[in-house]
Amino acid sequence: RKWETIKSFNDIKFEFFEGIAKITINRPEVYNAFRPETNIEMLEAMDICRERQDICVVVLTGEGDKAFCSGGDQNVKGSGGYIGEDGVPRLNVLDLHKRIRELPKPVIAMVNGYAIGGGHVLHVVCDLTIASENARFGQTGPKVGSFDAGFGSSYLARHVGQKKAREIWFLCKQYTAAEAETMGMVNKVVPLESLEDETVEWCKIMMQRSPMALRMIKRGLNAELDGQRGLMEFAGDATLMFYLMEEAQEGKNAFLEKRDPDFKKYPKFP
Ligand code: 1HA
Repeated sequence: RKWETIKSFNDIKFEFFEGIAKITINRPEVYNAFRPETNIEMLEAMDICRERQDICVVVLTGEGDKAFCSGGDQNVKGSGGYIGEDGVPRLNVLDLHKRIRELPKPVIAMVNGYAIGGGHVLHVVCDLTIASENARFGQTGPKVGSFDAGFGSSYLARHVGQKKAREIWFLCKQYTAAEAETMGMVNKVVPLESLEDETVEWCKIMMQRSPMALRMIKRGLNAELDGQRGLMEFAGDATLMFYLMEEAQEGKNAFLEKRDPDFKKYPKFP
């Protein structure tokens, strides 16, 4: 499988293969921990994934066979956030969470090792998770002076239930891939050597499905948790679909032709 580079970055690899975009956190020396620049790059990659018509599915993973992502880079954790090269503290991985949820295309976490702390949250916010047998899952916040009470908690609880979510966060234990699958936060576990094959297979199946149907399902499943913000995304897509109908075109045409619109001819479905 020959992945071609979409754009070169410092902290991530961003590649394309037959409809699939792959974003790889490329900081194996710190177990793929992210710093503000890493997130800025991932945000740009996600925006390209949104705009490019030939990208149907996005895969998020980590470089090497040790870690998917170990969360925020503890070397640059300062007062008020993770300190960027510009000296400004940021918690901009939260923007990435929002972007993953908003992207109207499926995002799969391909977990190749440790998914720990903020790295665990990253897989939690993805639509699907496929993990290798060596993967390890867990939160560390209350052990290392942090917490994510956002999607990292509330959405996690939708996966594993409230009791397990509280256990994961309160005890900060590590869980095997098999345990994570049993808990319902991992879709499938495979040997490391077949992780990418399995993930690409899942992508190919989804690419045979209706992209608009997948989009609306993602929106609906998000809206349940996201409240008015989620309904806004869902409603935006309803508008998109309305614009595809002749009935919406009639309104615009009448305006441009300086006449009254004739909406009577359109069906009122029961
Ligand atoms: O909670 C949030 C946020 C909340 C709200 C809003 C934004 C947030 C943004 C981020 C976060 C967080 O991510 S907080 C949680 C931060 N992460 C951690 O607490 C995980 C730290 N790492 C570990 O617990 C362990 O390293 C490990 C379980 C992933 C692996 O353990 P292991 O196999 O014993 O390896 P270890 O020797 O510890 O790590 C290998 C190398 O990777 C070490 O470097 P070396 O000594 O060989 O030079 C280690 O320092 C480095 N490394 C691992 N994780 C990190 C790291 N370096 C910097 N930052 C890391 N997170």
